[in-house]
Amino acid sequence: MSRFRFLAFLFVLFSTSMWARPLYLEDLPPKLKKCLVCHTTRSGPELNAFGRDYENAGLEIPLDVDSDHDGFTNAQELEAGTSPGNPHEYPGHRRFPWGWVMGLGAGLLTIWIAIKKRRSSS
Ligand SMILES: [Ca+2]
Repeated sequence: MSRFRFLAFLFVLFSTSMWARPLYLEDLPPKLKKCLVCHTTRSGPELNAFGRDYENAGLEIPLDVDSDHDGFTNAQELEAGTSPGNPHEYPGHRRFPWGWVMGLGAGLLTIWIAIKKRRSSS
């Protein structure tokens, strides 16, 4: 296996979308179709407060509950596009998506290194 293919394999292996469960994500609005809405980390199985409430309600979104105790119901948060399981994100206040930026940077760096090595070997 060439280094380029190996790096591409690693990139796909560690991209979080590969492990997502689309069945659960279908219940969420388009802006919130991401693992961190229900989980504490992108790749881990541990659920946040909203994920636990969602699971305890039989995989129904508990709309009238404020799962993360930030003063907004899950319905208000889902409509605003903020995370109902993250108390630091609520309608009118969103955190900058540093995780997304870092993931994109790592992916671009991986591709740049693979291209540079391929050019130097030919
Ligand atoms: Ca929140």
